[in-house]
Amino acid sequence: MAQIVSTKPLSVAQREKLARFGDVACPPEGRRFSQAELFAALQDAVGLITFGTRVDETLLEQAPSLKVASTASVGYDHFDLAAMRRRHILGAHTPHVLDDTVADLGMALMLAVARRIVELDGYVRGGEWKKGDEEALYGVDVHHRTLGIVGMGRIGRALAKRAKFGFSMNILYHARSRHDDVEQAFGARYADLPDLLHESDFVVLLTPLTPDTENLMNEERFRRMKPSAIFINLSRGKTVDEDALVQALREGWIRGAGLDVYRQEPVPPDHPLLSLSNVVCVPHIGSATQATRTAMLDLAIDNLIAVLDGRTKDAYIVPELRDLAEEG
Ligand code: 8YV
Repeated sequence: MAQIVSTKPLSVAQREKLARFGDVACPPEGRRFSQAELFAALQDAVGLITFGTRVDETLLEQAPSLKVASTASVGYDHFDLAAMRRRHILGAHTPHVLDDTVADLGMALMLAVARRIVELDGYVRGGEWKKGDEEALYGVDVHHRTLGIVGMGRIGRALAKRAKFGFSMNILYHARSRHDDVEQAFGARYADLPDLLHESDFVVLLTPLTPDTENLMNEERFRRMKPSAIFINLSRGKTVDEDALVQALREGWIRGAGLDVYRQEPVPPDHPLLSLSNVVCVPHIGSATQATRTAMLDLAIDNLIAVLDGRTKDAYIVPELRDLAEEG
């Protein structure tokens, strides 16, 4: 029976770091736990390291000694916060370390869709070099266009920096509140969501998934976008009504989309989005560089150790559960 459980493999050094709390259970390299294996491993666990596994009543019933769930991600919509609160279980996450990497993917998707990179790669490989240079397949510029960022946190700032100083873009943003630092640093302008959608050439969604942001991008909102605009989702799939997005892409309400996240992951291969040439899809890899994924896992381990050592102020506890940490 293990005291620490990780849902993904850990290196020897990572396991050694945790060994003073007792046995460490994780799947072997190249494998994942089945649900039964995970539940069996959790019976004595005080700490859980997760990468998106739902931490809800069903899992917590199998983990009666658990004190902390530490996710190697900045998003924590897989935490059932009410269930964790009822059982006084702290939740930690990994902000900061992935900001630049996710912002890089934001630029990559904007560029890939605008310049039709994936589609043109297909023509070159398929021996249709000439077709790729036809006017009908010209791209659109990214530089000097207007970028609307929805959700202005750390990643939003990293994206705004790239867009402003690398690509001379005008920045609009929408968030729950205004941010003077963003307006001063990037000359960004705050806009209501309908105005942002109406004025932007690129709309990048970075908002966390909450009850308020579920289906934020629906038919009405896609219809507000320019027919020449490109939509990028780096948040969570459930912030978007995918049926409306498919219709928007098919019927030309918008020009294209770049997606890292989907309502169902993995996306079913017959999903209509995957049949559209004006969409570039990647499999939820916003933070997936070797360096950043290592930094995220290291931080998740440090967060877990800090909580178990009673140093909760040294851990990135998710805001909604910070009062539990203060109670001790
Ligand atoms: C993770 C993410 O890679 O951090 C997040 O919230 O979406 C990604 O960086 C993903 O959640 C898997 O851990």
